[in-house]
Amino acid sequence: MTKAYDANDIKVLKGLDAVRMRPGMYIGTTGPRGLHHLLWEIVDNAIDEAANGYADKIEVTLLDDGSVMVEDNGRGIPVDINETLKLSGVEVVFTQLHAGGKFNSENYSYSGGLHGVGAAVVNALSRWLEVESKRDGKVYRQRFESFYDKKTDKVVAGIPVTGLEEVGTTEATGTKIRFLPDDRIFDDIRFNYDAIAKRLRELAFLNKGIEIVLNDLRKDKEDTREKNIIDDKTNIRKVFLYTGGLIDFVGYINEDKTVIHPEIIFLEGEKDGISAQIAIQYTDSYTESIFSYVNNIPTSEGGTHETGFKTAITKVFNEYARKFNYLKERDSNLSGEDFREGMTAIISVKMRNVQFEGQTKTKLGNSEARTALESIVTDQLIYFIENTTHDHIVKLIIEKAIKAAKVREAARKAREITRKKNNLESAPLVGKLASCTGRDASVNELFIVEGDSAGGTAKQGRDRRFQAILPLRGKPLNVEKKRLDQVLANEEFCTIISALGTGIGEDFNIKNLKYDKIIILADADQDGAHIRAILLTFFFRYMKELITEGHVYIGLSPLYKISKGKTVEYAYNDEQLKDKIKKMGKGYVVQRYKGLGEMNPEQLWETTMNPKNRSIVQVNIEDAAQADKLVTILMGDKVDPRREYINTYANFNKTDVFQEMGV
Ligand code: 28G
Repeated sequence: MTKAYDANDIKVLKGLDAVRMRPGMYIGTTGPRGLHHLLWEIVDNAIDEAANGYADKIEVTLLDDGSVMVEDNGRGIPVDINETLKLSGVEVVFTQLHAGGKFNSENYSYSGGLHGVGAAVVNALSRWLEVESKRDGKVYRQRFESFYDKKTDKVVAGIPVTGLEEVGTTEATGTKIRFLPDDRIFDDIRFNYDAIAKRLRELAFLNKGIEIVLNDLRKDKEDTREKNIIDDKTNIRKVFLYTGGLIDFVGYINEDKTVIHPEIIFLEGEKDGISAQIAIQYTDSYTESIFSYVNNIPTSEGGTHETGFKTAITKVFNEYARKFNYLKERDSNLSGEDFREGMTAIISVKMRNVQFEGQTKTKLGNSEARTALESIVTDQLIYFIENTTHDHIVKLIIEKAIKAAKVREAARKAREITRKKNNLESAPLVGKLASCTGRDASVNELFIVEGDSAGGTAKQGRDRRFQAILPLRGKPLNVEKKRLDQVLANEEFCTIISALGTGIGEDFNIKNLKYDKIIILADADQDGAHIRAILLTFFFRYMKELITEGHVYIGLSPLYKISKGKTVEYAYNDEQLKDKIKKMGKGYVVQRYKGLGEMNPEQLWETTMNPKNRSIVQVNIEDAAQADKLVTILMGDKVDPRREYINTYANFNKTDVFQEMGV
């Protein structure tokens, strides 16, 4: 029983003709996105049937002839005749255009009952389409095709080439649709397996309990599968079924991350016809991963629903930060960003009359979604927190936010220091710095000197035209296990940072470095070694470029002074001492320097600071890494490596700074 091409159809064809004339208006593009859009139109209808509770299984099959088949186990598309249109339900679905194209209309309504929207568009852009509806114990089938019409020199598409035929009996119900995209419309009609798998998985997460199966029966699979996923080449059937829904989604995203609480927070509610589901879990990461959806459509640009969610999160967690005494009366609130550091969240909203905005039309614009989400999240989050079994989770989250706030404050301070570098001389922070008179950064040197007394000697002994002196009082803070904020709270490091002029961390800029050489001058004893290691670790961790660009040096001062009458010689190690004693012969006097401070300014200049005579060792990145490791061993929590180190390197060679670091 083949249906004739009659007058009644012409009206129908005209409708579908509009889609072929301007496909972009209905599916966006005729590129890969548009091609896949055809499949999503069909899959969406199956999802609707399932979301309304009539189906729980959807199967997508990529076939070798280039067509794709979608099946659901829903009620089946109605087959009875619509009295106004004088067409079967099936024919209505595949030949009647829904008013206005989706991409054309300002507001695209959430279907929620408007079944079959878009199926006619798919039909119009296909070479052929077959549909099977199983209902009332019977199997019905109809086929549509497109033809080239000589008279008009145009392709007419979506023409029923059969009537709705009864082809068998069955106990089952459901819909099966198979179609071949029209290669005269699309640039390339090959479907992308990975893109389809990704979207089907996402739909399975967003619609818990619906089993979605993807089969790939194409011979030439490699074309559209990621070559590096070797497993997938042999796997032709993938099943996506998540009974946990959004909770499973968050678990999937956090699979390879370190979570700070095992239980995933799940919030759900409805307000003014807007329903929302939210799943949240924090990880130890510093970034936020929030993914939102409206009617299963990803809203990558966010929008009002995300704003409402964020407002509620910040407000409620701040309230409890006070209630749990993390924030005192006079403390100001933590910021929204602080509460979102390390947050993984999925927001899924269902609503009508959706308005999309933004560059890529993926930003929700409806203001009622903001108020609804704010209200739902506030109520449900409080309800979650008030359950005392959740105290532990809530406290971990607040503690993480407090840490985040401290780091943020530290970064702000660091920027401030960078900003102040312009009027360094007037900055109180660098009060201890004896700067040089010359302004040429390419020749200037900064000596970081251990101790106030040696610092004083160096100030007197230096060439003030290009040598600046920064004395360090005592040992600088060990930066091991310290966050940037704690480092910046330390006066010694603040002084160093502001003397260098480079800023620190994210704000570090080597272009602003005021010295060509930074020379660490510490005593040749264990304390001195320690100070060197700490300073190198600091540069290594926070100003790596200083080292990689070769600006950091260790200054070596002599251990011995050997004199005989007016002849004076210096020795930097025991070997040199032996040699020089031998040379000098009888009647020599040896003085052993216990520290830099024992030298007078002239001696310090001659032996340690004068570029003509001095020995300085350029620090390379391996040295610094080694110093970093050494500091970890000496200062870290672990006792065993420390004991081992001390046993191995107890005998300090007093001149080779790197040997004492274990290099
Ligand atoms: C397999 C791939 C995609 C679908 C249904 C079920 C119904 C339906 C679809 O109705 C509305 C009404 C009559 C034309 C609705 C069945 C009410 C009662 C349905 C699908 C418009 C469409 N029983 N399942 N459409 N009709 N699955 N899967 O498309 O006039 S579409």
